[in-house]
Amino acid sequence: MQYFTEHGDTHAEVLAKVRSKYGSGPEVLISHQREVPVKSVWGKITRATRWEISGAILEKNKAQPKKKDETIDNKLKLLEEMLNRTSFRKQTAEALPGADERATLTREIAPSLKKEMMPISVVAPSTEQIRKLEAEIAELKATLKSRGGPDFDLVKERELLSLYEHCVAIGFSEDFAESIAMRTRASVASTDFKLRKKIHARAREVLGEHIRTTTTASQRVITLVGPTGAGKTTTLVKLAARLSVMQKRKVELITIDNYRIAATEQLKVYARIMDIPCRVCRTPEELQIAVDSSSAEFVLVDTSGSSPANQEFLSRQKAFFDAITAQHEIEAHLVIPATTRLVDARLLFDRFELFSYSKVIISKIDESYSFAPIIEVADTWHRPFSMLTNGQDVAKDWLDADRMLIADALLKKWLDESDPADRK
Ligand SMILES: Nc1nc2c(ncn2[C@@H]2O[C@H](COP(=O)(O)OP(=O)(O)OP(=O)(O)O)[C@@H](O)[C@H]2O)c(=O)[nH]1
Ligand SMILES: [Mg+2]
Repeated sequence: MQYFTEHGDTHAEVLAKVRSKYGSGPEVLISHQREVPVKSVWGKITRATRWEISGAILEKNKAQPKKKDETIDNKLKLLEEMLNRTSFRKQTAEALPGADERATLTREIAPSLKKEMMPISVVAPSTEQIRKLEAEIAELKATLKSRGGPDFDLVKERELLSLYEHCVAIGFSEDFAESIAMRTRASVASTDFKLRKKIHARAREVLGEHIRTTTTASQRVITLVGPTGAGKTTTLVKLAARLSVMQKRKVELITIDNYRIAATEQLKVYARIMDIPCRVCRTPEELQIAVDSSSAEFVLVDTSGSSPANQEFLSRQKAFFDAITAQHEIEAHLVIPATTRLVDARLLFDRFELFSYSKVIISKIDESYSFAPIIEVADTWHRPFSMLTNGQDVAKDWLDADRMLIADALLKKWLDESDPADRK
C-alpha cells in the first residue's frame, strides 16, 4: 500500500491534485480531507489554513502517477468534473445539510473505502472556492488564447480543441488546423461536441475534402522528380514491376541519371530481374531518340535527385523533357518523403513546378509519424496524390492513394489516443 498526503489552498485544488497524480480508480482510497493550519511563521500569525487530503493506493492495482506536465486538456477535464460537482453542491446545499450530503459523497467514493480507513469528512466548497475555480478556468482560457488558435469553449468544445491541437501536432499549419476544426464544428450537432467518435467521423470527411487522388500510368511517358534520396528510383521500379510483372504490359526503363555509375547500375539490375529493357540517355537528344524509337507501352524515365536550391541542375534536367514534350505527353510525379516539414514541402512543391508535375507520390510513409504538411501543401497547389510508398520492397511496398485512407492515417491516432470510456 502506498500512502499519500497532498496539500493545496482549496479543497477543489487538492482533490484535483490527487486525481491527476493518482487517478480516480477504486484503488485510490481517501482516508481524510481536512483544513490544517499553515505551519510557517506567517501562517501562525495570520492563522491561515490550507486543505489536506490523505489516502492510500491499494497495492494490487497501484495507480501509476500521471506525468507531471499534464496537458491543459486534462486539467480542463478535472476542472469540469469539479465544477459540475461544486455547482451541484451549491444547488443542493440547502436541501442537503450535513448528513445527506455526506451520504451523497460517501456513495460516490464508498466502493473504494476499506473498513480500516477513516470515514470521509466532507465540507462543501465555499463560494470563494468556486470563484477560485472559475478564475482558474479563465486563466486557462487566456493562456490558450494567447497561444492563438480557434476560440472554442474550453469545456463544452474540449474535443474540438483537442482535434485542433492534434492537427497542429501532426504538422498542419495553425490556419489549416483551425479551418479543419471549425468546419468540423459546423457539421456536428452541438449535442455531440463531447463525443470524440462523432467528431472524428466528421473531421475525417472534412479532411478528406482537402485530399485529391488520381491514378498512375495515364500517359505513356512517366517520370518521377524530387529531392535527392526521396525514393524516386525505388518507386519507379515499383511502378515498372506493377505494370510489367503484374499487368503484363510492355515497359522500358530509361535513366537520365548518367553521372552516377552506381545509380545507373542499380536501375539496370532491377531491369534485368524484371526482364525489361533499360537504357541510359546522356543528352536530351538521346532521350528523344530513345522515347521515339521505343516500342514499349510505357516508358519510365528515372531522374537524378537534386536539391531544390540547385536551379542550374534542375534546368539541365528539364532540358531533357523539353526535348520530348512536343511529341509526348509526360506524366510527371513529384516524389516527396513523408518526413518533409511544412516549410520544406512548400519549397519543393514550388521548385519542382518547373517539371509541370501533375501528381504527387508520398514516399517512405513507414518512416514518419505524420505526413500532414504534404497534404496541406498539395491542397494549396491543387495537386492529387497517385501513390504512397511504405518500404523498400519493390514488389509490395506501395499503395494507391486513397482519400479516406490518407485521412485515416492522419486522424485515427487522435481517436485511438482517447480514453476508451470517452469513445462514445
Ligand atoms: N523505408 C523506406 N525506404 C525507402 C522507400 N522508398 C525508397 N526507400 C529507400 O530510400 C533510399 C533512397 O532511395 P532511392 O530510390 O535510391 O532514392 P532516389 O530518390 O532515387 O535517390 P537519388 O537518385 O539519389 O536522388 C534507398 O535506400 C531506398 O531503399 C520507402 O517507401 N520506405
Ligand atoms: Mg535515384
